[in-house]
Amino acid sequence: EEVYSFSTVNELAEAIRSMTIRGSGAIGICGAYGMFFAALQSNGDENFVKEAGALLKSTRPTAVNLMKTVDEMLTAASGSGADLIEKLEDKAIEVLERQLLFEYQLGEHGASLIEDGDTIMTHCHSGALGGSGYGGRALSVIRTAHEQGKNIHVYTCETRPYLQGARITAYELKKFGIPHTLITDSMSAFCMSQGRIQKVVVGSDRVAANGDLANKIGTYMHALAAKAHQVPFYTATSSHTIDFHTKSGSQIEVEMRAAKEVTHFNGLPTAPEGTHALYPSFDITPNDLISGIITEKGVFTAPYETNLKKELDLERILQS
Ligand code: RUB
Repeated sequence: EEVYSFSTVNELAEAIRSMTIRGSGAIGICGAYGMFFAALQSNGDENFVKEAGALLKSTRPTAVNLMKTVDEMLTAASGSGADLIEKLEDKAIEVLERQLLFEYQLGEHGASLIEDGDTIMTHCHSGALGGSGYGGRALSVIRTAHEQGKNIHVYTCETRPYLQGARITAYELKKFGIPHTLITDSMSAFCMSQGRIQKVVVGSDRVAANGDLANKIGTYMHALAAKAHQVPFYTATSSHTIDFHTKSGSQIEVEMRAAKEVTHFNGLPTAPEGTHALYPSFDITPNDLISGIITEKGVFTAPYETNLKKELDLERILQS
């Protein structure tokens, strides 16, 4: 287990850009702490904090939690004067605690969909801070079902080229004592055709107002396979990841990463020198392939635009 420590906003921004820290929930929290670091470094200069916000937002464009938490921190910083550090420290703690609470709550809602004896497939790694929270979002659903005493098994997808499913999800499942089997991205349709998978639960980096979702590349093909084999396909997310400013998936910016991350692994070439490669880091799953969106408020079904907005608007009105 490697332990990293950071003390400046630039170090944290680089850790997010290089995927040392990754997953939408985790980078959202790190966005908040990056802004707190900026306050510590700023000598009270609000402009320094604003520039830090722009730097953090530029690191990964698809995950909306990062954008939203940086904006929350900027609002807290605005006009805070001598209280800048204290305000941003309080806000960062609030963001972290909210995320952990949401993970716990959505886990309870999602687990109600899981039946005794299910094998659940998940893709990539949907966890927070490497699992130091309740287990992240897809994993929170899985872990809660396991703790309720349901006899479940998990298929974790390897997820080329970073292998998050193999390296991180498998690590966490082992830690939680949940039986699991590692498969590679391309095996899901065959496994479904054999009746080996009863549910799919993935995370998401951004959910558009109409329920289309962006998640790790490969999610879309799993959703297509799930539809073809009548396997329910869910995303475990939180209201914070739903972006009502983005009407549909076609408006979500999909991060394109360096081709070298496909042609090399751990610095070693895996393809002939000069091979061209493409790396869209995420894909968009259209809402008609999704059986339900699990959040801390419950499980939302289609029509997503109406159902998500109704519930989450009510919340905003009650809070104001
Ligand atoms: C990770 C990924 C995860 C979502 C949801 O991508 O796509 O499924 O971020 O994770 P990357 P969580 O490794 O490129 O950041 O539920 O933990 O927010």
